[in-house]
Amino acid sequence: MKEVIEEKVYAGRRLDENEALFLYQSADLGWLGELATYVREKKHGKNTYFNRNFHIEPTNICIYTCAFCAFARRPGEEGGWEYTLEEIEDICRGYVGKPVTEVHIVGGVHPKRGVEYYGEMIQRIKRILPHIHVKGFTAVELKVMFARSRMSIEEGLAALREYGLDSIPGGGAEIFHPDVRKQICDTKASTDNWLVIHEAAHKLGIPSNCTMLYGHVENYFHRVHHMNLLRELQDRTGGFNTFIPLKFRHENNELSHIQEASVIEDLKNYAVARLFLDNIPHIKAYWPMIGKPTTQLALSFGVDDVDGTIDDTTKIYSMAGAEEQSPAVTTAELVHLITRAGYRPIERDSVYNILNDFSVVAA
Ligand code: V47
Ligand code: SF4
Repeated sequence: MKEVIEEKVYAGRRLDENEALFLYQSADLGWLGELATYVREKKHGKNTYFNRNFHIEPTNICIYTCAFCAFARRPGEEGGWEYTLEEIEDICRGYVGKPVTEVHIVGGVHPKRGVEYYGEMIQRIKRILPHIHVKGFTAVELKVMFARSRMSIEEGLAALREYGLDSIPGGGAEIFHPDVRKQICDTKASTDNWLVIHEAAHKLGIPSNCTMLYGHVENYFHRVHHMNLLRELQDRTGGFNTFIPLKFRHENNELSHIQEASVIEDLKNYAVARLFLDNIPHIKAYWPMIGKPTTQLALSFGVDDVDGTIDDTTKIYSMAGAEEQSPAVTTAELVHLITRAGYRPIERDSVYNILNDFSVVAA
């Protein structure tokens, strides 16, 4: 099996599900890193991308109760927040004149807010920051938003695009296999819902990202099944920019008894993703989740993107025990982190156009 896989990777041929399973179960880490680096460098050389972005989490009030989530509160429960549109405008005013290019909007699934509300939010954001790229709303949020506004998926997406939505983040995918989904997020958007929404977005020309929440109750078979569904969708549309493995963090949620994955497991997961997802251009290590040292290591295991410079407005991970409790980093720090790992820091926009090559500055 090892020889066959090696031959396929160097010939640029696709690995099948059994081979991916073998990589998870039996491959040693050094070899995985070598193969993943070969693919990563073939696609991107030493380029390592980041962008300058900030997060808005409009609310943590959520109609669902996913077992892994430390962020959400039920309507009326203590600890819930919901920003007004004016408060969101105030957040945006804080970025006027700063070189941010993207806002990532993600939050709980609010019981009352529909397309018109979020559409107005996008319009107000763009009035204050006219050039900002709005990456907003997971498929889970979108499904409920469209139902509330009595719109089909296509109508809802077209309306949001009209309001100014530019792309869709990858959240809400978790693990697609029904045996796992039943245990960790039984009631929210199904696998089918998630895939159909992303496919419809791609067909309307709205790009998106995709994720996989790993290191909880799933096994390697479930991860391969998950990535295979993403790869099949990508074959049909080509609309995914980036795959982001999200490491399960175990504080303050119903799955706190589960030990978190080791760094070895994180690196292995990045490498297998790089090798299996041959049609998704980028693999992102979300640094606030795994911390800066693991992010540096991940660059030698298939990762070519480290997300952005983010102020400490994101709570989804800090509430679940992420490495970075106040995940803000300056551009200079990110450039340093990438350069010290032996790679070339490149600032990108949200769809991977190159904005600045910092290797020239850093050299
Ligand atoms: O779907 C929630 C995850 C996701 C926990 O598209 C947790 O660029 C680990 O998808 N431990 C939402 N993960 C955020 C998301 C994302 C993040 C960064 C970049 C992009 C992008 C998308 O956060 C959820 C869920 O999978 N999550 N709780 C937890 N305890
Ligand atoms: Fe709600 Fe999302 Fe948390 Fe699930 S993961 S409870 S949908 S905020």
